[in-house]
Amino acid sequence: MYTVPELKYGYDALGSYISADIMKLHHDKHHQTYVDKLNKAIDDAPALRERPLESLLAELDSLPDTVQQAVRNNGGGHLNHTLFWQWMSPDGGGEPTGALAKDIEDKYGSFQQFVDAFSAKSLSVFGSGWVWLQPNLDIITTANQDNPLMSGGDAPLLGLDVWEHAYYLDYKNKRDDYVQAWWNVVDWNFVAGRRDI
Ligand code: MN3
Repeated sequence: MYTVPELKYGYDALGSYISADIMKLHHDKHHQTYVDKLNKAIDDAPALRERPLESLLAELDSLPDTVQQAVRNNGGGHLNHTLFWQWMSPDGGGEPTGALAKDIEDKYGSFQQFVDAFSAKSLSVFGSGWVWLQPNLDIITTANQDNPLMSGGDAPLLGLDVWEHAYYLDYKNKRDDYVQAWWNVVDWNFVAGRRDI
């Protein structure tokens, strides 16, 4: 059985950047729904229980047709959100340090230019989707709850949820304001740690 992991910080810990109302709705309702639907799909194809979620998502073609779309949508939703909670922290914000900082600077010219490029990508997503920083430091986007693993890509270092449910309560239609605020809670230690997995 998949379960929604507990937040490592309070609902209100991200302050005015991401409100407690959004965190409660997003974590307790949206993420829970992905988990419930993923569990139902796995009930319908119990052999999949033996395989890690990442492997199911990386090899969707190997799944029975009857559950493929449900695992894609809800397995993706579960994995993406499990990471998303960890990509944010009340102690986040600022800039990365060490090798990651240097590599971002080498590729983008400066940390600010990286932020601008990532933010621009987030605004380019039509409808619902995610923006990702990949281990090669490319910035890519996916639709819906797709994860880079699904198209043969690597596990992302960082991801941003740009579904309206992630910001509408606080920011209404202003995705740009949400993205600018989000940089203040990004946990760069967690991002850097993912280069070693
Ligand atoms: Mn979401």
